Amino acid sequence: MSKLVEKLSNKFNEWRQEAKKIIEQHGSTVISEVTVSQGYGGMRGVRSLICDTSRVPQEDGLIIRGRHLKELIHLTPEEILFLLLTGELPSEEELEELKSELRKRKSVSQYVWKVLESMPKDSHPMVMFNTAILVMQKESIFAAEYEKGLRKEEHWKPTLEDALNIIAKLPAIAAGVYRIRFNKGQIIQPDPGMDLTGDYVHMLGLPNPDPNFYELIRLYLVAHCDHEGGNVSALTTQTINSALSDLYYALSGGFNGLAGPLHGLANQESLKWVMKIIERYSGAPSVEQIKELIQETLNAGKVIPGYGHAVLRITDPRFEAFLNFGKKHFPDDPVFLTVSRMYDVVPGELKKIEKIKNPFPNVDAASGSLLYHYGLTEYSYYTVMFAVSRSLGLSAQAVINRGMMSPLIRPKSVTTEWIKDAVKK
Ligand code: CMX
Repeated sequence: MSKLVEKLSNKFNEWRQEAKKIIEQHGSTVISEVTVSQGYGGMRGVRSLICDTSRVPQEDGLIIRGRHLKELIHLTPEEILFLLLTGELPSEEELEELKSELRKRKSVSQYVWKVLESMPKDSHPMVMFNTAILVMQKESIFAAEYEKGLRKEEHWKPTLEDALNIIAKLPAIAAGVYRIRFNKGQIIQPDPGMDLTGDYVHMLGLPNPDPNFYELIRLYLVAHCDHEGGNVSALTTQTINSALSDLYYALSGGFNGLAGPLHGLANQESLKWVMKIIERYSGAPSVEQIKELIQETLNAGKVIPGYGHAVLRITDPRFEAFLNFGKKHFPDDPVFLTVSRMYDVVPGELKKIEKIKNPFPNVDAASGSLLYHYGLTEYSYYTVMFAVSRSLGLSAQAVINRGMMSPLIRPKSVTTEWIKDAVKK
């Protein structure tokens, strides 16, 4: 791994100097203010975190290290990981080194399978996935090195080791969760010669997988990889990481947040909603039927899953990438057809509700229908796939935060009494 370590050593020297200079020269410049509404409103729009792996302008969507997602959707997860970590796409040699490092670290210890196999059969796949990550904490290189005594400047090196170990193992763990939870037979062992995507497809073990399924999983692993630093899973992961908890603690914690229906679980909820409408109307519904179910859902006090966003104010480019994939490969599939018909109807209906700031679809509105087409029909599994991809961005953010020697995250909370006093003044 000498090339990646050397590159990151140089980058951190440069980035630390740059940050030091910015703080020295502009440390007291105000970059955000917080209103009472923002305090009560989930801190929406408060600029108080630094994250360089990606940014999400509300009118553009995901930009990874200065490159729009649209320019990156043909790449592999390995290339994206290198880009997230270093800010550059890898040379052929650098990519080969990274791939070979990941191949070496694939194998999952037997005790992890024993834990997963002993879990209740109705456990949610995300509980199994997060448990597997947490139970591997004893393998943390960072925790072991920290125990021995490690200078702060060096914290990123064992964090990078943990990151590569976890990322290399997650396809096997995710595929194992699928096979155990849904009674698909024996776990399939990783193939040392395969890349992350190929091996994940191989270990899922779907019968007679369509060759385009590989393409879908590659796209899936790229599209979900990162979404700046303020979303629930990123903020949670980085807050845990800032306590110098290792990446096993930090990632499993962040992924517990990803498992919420307002975040990553929305992909499961979205397909559940689509299947409900297909079942009710015995096939792809009409525009009127979709409008009827939207009204029913809203009247029941529920959200329309896969629509809306805390930051975006446009159709999510990740949704567009999935929609284009479906249009290219199976435009007439009834599940996909329902998803694309919903896109014609839902934004118009949500626009009528003033409080909804973004009526457009997010990443979670289309992805499930594509997986369903290829026979991956167990939709409670979909958030696990999201997590495999998001581990790239969250691990890169954690390595960078350690490399930048970022301090403990500890904002200040105030009481309602404090607010009442403050507004009186
Ligand atoms: N359906 C119904 N109501 C919605 C809605 C939707 N899709 N999106 C927003 N609203 C409602 C909110 O619930 C909120 O209502 P209250 O004020 O009564 O609580 C109001 O509109 C204002 O919300 P907002 O400012 O537009 O959006 P937020 O930043 O508060 O929330 C999000 C963003 C994603 C949680 C919300 O749009 C939502 O619940 N969407 C559906 C779930 C979903 O798809 N989540 C996945 C997001 C992507 C991801 O992280 O994976």
